[in-house]
Amino acid sequence: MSEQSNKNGISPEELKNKTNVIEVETLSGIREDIFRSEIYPQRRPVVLKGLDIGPCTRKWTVDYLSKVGGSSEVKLHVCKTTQMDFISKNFLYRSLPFDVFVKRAAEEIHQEYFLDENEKYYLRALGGDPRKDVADIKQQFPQLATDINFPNLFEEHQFFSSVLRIASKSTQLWTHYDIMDNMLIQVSGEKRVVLFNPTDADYLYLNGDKSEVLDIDNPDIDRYGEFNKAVRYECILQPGDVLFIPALWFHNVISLDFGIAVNVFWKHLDDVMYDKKDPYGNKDPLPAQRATQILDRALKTLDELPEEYRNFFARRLISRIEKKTFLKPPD
Ligand code: AKG
Repeated sequence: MSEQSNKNGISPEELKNKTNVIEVETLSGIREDIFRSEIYPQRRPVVLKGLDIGPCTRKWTVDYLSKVGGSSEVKLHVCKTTQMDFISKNFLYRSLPFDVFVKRAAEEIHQEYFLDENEKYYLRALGGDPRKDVADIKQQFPQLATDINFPNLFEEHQFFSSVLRIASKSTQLWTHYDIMDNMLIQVSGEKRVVLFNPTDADYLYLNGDKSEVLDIDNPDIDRYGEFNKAVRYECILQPGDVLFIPALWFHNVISLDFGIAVNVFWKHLDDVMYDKKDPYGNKDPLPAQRATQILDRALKTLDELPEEYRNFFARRLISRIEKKTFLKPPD
């Protein structure tokens, strides 16, 4: 990395040349009731500063976490490179006792390792039985949970999960969306978050809930020619900041330092809309799943027609869907 580059290896020149970049709005000292009544309904990301998140920002040092967090086994992503890719799976899942893991994730060169001495670690804490239970810091790390206060941004019955996330310096998590509303509480280290509006989904080359474009700062334009049409919303989170990520907003995260965060997912829709068998909060709402199945059947049915007719009637269906469902762009 040159002296001129920032922590993520992007030169000031490259940053200047970026078009389509909007800074995420930052609000300081906003009251929780004002967030709920005025900000939340706008369904846009916002960085909230000055909320009471408890003493965790002061207390959660590496030593403290490894003493108080216990030594239960945690399942980690271990990767040779900084850019983790869920689609090609360029990482391994490995387990370590929590206290051992925290020390490893905080160091840059390892004496003991799985792949090589520079390997990177990412923890996304899971529920007791990861196939059934949601992550809840109060259950999995009860002592640590007493150090963190979740700002009152939603009603108690909407709570879904709270996820402890710990990342080696420079690790980058792929662009994805979640179907729950989310407050990402940054406890330690700086973090760059790039977000994309759900309405830009067509430019993100999606594979399920993830974008195929890994290197969002230097996208392969021969392969992903439309990617730069997506508008980037960017922010750098500092310890103590809370980022509100509305459901469906895509996000890509780089831990600029060794980073500790807790994110809280909560339900925006009625309970009945959510898949009960979804401990991660990333399965599409049930009506969207049903609509996708019906579309699969419609596509099979169109296959009965010769190409010229299939093309014509497919376009008529698309135009009907657009007319019936697309939001009108604001004036
Ligand atoms: C989320 O909260 O959904 C994230 O992807 C955050 C990832 C991170 O901060 O490590």
